[in-house]
Amino acid sequence: MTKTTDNGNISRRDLFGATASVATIAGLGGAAGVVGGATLAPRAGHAATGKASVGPGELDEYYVFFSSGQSGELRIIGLPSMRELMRVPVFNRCSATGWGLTNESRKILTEGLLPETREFLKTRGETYLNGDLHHPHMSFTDGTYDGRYLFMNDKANSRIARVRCDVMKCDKIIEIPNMEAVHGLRVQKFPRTGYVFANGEDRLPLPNDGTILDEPKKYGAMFTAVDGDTMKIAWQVMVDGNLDNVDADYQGKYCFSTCYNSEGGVTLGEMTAAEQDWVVIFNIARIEEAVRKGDYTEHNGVPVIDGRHGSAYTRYVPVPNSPHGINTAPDGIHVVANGKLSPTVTVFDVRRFDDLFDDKIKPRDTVVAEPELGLGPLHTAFDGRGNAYTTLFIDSQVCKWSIDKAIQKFDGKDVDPILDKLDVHYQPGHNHTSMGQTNEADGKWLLSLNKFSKDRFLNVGPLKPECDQLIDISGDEMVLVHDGPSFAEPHDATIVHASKVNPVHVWDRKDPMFEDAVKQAAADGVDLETAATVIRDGNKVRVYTYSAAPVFGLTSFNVKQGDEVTVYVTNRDQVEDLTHGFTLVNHGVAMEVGPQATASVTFVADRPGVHWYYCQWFCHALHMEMKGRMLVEPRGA
Ligand code: CUK
Ligand code: CUA
Repeated sequence: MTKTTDNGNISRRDLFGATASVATIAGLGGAAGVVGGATLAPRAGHAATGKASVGPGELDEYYVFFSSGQSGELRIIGLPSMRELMRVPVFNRCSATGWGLTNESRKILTEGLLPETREFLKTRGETYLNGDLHHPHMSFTDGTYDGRYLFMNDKANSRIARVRCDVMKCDKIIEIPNMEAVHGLRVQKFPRTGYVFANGEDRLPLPNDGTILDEPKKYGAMFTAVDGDTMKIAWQVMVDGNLDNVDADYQGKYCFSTCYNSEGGVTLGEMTAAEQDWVVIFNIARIEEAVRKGDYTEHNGVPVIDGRHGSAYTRYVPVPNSPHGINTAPDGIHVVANGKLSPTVTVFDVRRFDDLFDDKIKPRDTVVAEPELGLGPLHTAFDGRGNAYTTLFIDSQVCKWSIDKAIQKFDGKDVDPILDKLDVHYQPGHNHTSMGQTNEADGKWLLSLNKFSKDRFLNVGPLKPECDQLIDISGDEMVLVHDGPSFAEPHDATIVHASKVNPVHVWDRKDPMFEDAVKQAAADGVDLETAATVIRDGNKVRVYTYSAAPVFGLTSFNVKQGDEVTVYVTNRDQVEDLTHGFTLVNHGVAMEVGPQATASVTFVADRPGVHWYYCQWFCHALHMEMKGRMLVEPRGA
């Protein structure tokens, strides 16, 4: 196995050849690993890069906001060190922070659910316990990141979440109606976010109430625009084909999604039968106009616009074959759709979309290049210097190519757009460049998020980590500088320069995150910061305690068996990094309480006797002694 594929030597294999290649690569995992060890050395003719090393106490230049796929959380990594800095629970439950357990998090996890989902989950924990977080993207202003929010999808339970970048906590989760499986998610780049665009992947009947079942021809997929400020659904557009990934332009006029399964099939064979599928382009101004004029039908309180073939609101551009990723270049002009089952990517010129919607040109006239790059192109990233980097899933490579040369070749010139290829380990999905999804792409780093790690790390049993590889792209050749194992399963990441993000160190007592606790305390005539008291209200008991290292305000409290107990803990410490916790032993109750935060948890005190609670966040030399007792009088005592 050679390090790079000769540029002039891209084999032309069809889908079946490609399938064989997957098997070959899987089978050769061990052998490839021997060579893989050698790839850690610098490439010939390229100086060893020390740029990736970040010493102890030194800070990284970039944040990377990683998805975690079926783990359901958001992860924050420093780049280039690849050190994991934080995990932000979103669609999952978290033992450390109490996400999914505290009243504050349960409100966020339940209030945005649809009424029928609430009904369905009533006896099932009141919220979903899993999630599949694929695409985290930061809010934009004027074509670049503005450090306000991160938005992300849950493919498993059709939700969209927002994380506040000032505290790095999730503050809103909504369920999207009229569709299932929110997959692609990106945000409006200009003038600002604005809209969060979300693809409903699976085709369904509308309404999906059981009146239509096994009649796939009557199904449709739903494109959704959410208002990122209010987290309310602005509008939906029904389209043909399964919506996969989405991106937006730098002009604020269009967004566009890849669609596979133009066949409208329901089995693998049916879904991959056609040689071509399409990219569907959405005309935002026309859709907004339709909403104003009332050209829609309302479903679950959302204006649903018919954007199927022939509509004024959409255009369908045929592209080969089951395209997957779609990526707007930082030049603001070019958009790349990645062919997946075709060895090609398709390049559009967004300046031609006006004419397309005015029917002055045909859909394929918006295509300006279609270079053949290798097998299994999934996602493309950009360096801001006119180059693109496409992951080749089946070839296990990243391909660097020139957009300009690809256009020249499409125009009939005898040029090779491919500039370099680098083996990655193994089977890459997404890749990302530093600031590469903004108009400030700086062309320094490329991350390749590889689905398989096989022999790259010490064996940890049948379940292997993924392998996220850091590649230096500042020179002509790509240089691999780091392997980073990660747990299931990063699909996507956003690389944001550290200057764009400025989180606080200590909570603001006025933060809306604990406004319910503040309201309840006021109603009880209690000051959260100083209270160490128990308020009884029938069989509801509210326990107010502060924490100040190394003590809780209350070192014991009494309740009766069967009481519904709510414990409010307010962390009085104002010191950076001085987080306390509250864990009630043998009650499944645990939570984080950050400096100046209030957190609360509600449970039924159904176990008579003495139960200790303790601080679960190491906070002080006397952290072990930071504890107290809940004394539960038996029923009838
Ligand atoms: S998708 Cu996973 S590799 Cu959900 Cu962005 Cu392409
Ligand atoms: Cu407070 Cu540990």
